[in-house]
Amino acid sequence: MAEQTTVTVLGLGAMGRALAAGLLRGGHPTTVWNRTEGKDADLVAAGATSAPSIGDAVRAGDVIVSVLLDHASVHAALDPVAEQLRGRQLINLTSTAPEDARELARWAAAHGIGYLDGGIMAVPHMIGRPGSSILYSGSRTVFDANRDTLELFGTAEYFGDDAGLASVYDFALLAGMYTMFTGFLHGAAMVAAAGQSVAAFSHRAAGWLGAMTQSLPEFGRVIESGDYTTDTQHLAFQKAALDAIVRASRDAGVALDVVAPIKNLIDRQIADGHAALAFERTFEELR
Ligand code: FVH
Repeated sequence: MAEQTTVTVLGLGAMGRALAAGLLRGGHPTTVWNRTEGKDADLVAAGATSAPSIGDAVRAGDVIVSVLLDHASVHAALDPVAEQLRGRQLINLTSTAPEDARELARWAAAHGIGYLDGGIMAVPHMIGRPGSSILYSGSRTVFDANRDTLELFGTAEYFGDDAGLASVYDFALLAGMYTMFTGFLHGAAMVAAAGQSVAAFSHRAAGWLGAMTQSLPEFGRVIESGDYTTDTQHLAFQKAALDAIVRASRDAGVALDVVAPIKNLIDRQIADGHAALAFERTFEELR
């Protein structure tokens, strides 16, 4: 994207505001619109143009960045202005499931709109700072034309012309994040039940979980090899650990919603004759 390309941001929630601020810092003429008025004062003070309607907003931008609540809100906002979007480039950074992203790509194609889908791997305060990463898929033309501007938000990575692929990676990563966070909360409940400091535990957990994630590439290697034989820590060994964790949790009065499904996964594999195989075989059980 040339430096003077005009960009419109649709949606001024926490993320839309951060993205618009990033565009302004990067020197782009930026128009902003939000369904509910009153969210653009600081952006206007920083140089943004406030559009009175979504139609005006779309007409003002060569590139339209939508960052709305969900898939339904994208259609609610964009369907009425589909014809104004014709010939423009739409970069949708709203979190949507892969099939929803593919549906939006078909919708855009039917209206002559260049469509790029994105999955934001950052929280608003990270936008434009180290560690911010956004995953893209869909139109390579739109990605290449806007690459420099997309880098204003964070590292921009393109996954291919399947518009759903960025979302696949986005949600695959979020699945790991949510289960890790929930596992931490389970541990915190166990520690609290023993009268210990959750704050102190949180620092210990950060170090432990950080160290444990170093083994993920080895998990990946084993899964790709399809060879789950192991001479250490097979599923029968893991069952002993999970049984003890469930027992400890129950004794502490901590709900089993988090750990019981893991125990069930292991028990099921053992019942099916996989006791001697590695924990990584759980991948086969899940897919
Ligand atoms: N915030 C975050 O940490 C995460 C990081 C990863 C990616 N997500 C996704 O980004 C999308 C927007 O997130 P957000 O944080 O900006 O969300 P909100 O602050 O709740 O703002 C939502 C905006 O959507 C507008 N909106 C909702 N429904 C409609 C509709 N039917 N028509 C038009 N606009 C709509 C809402 O407008 P208003 O309520 O102020 O009128 C906000 O502008 C999201 O997909 C995250 O999953 C962020």
